[in-house]
Amino acid sequence: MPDRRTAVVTGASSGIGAATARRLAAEGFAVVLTARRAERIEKLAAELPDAEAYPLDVTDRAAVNAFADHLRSTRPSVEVLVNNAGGALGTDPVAHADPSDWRAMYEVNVLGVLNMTQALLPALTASGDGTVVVLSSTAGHGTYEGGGGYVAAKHGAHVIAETLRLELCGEPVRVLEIAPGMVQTEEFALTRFRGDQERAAKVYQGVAQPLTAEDVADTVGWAVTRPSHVNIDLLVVRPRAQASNTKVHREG
Ligand code: 8X3
Repeated sequence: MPDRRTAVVTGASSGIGAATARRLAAEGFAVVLTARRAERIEKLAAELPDAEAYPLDVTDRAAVNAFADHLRSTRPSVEVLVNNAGGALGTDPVAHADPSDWRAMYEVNVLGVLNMTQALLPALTASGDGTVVVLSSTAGHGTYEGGGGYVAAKHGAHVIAETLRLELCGEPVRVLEIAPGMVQTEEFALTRFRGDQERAAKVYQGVAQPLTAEDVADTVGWAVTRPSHVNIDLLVVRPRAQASNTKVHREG
């Protein structure tokens, strides 16, 4: 049996990242799960047929470079990088937002993608058939009140995908962007509201069926398994009940 193709997923400890790791494993990839929380990724990796857990903070450039060295010395090739690690902090208006929240969001949503992409690009190119996935957000394509820092950061992630695709044109590497709208996961809203369960629950209140992490993982699995010459530049995915960033149908 030929060696499996290898996919690296960041933020694989929960939500979309964990679901994507499962989905890519089901598609036959050897999966390298990275996230800060070692225990979670180790548990998930143990459930998958050919998976490795590597604890990593994507904002730590030295650690990311050490991870790339580790991949070089342990794997014949790396074909797919899924830049999923990210998140939102707060919904404060621009007039009052805390710059440290904005900085933290820029670090993970933009510089995290930059660090990982720069570190793995040589391996992705050398594979002869590489794919970079940027999990951005509908927040990278339009704004909403209170979105400020997150929207700015996700626009940054979108710009990385667009720019990289231009710069890599002619190289054997695709750049895909998947921009999910409302996805109900265990942690996204809870992190945004700093553990306030009530406020987090309100985000999804009355929405018939927000997307699940598996819905988004399904789009990643589909996009990365298209024939090599097919580049899904941008895939925007929302629940039916969400027509735009600011128009959501709520029942009751
Ligand atoms: C999450 C979508 O609407 O909370 O990336 O910004 S939203």
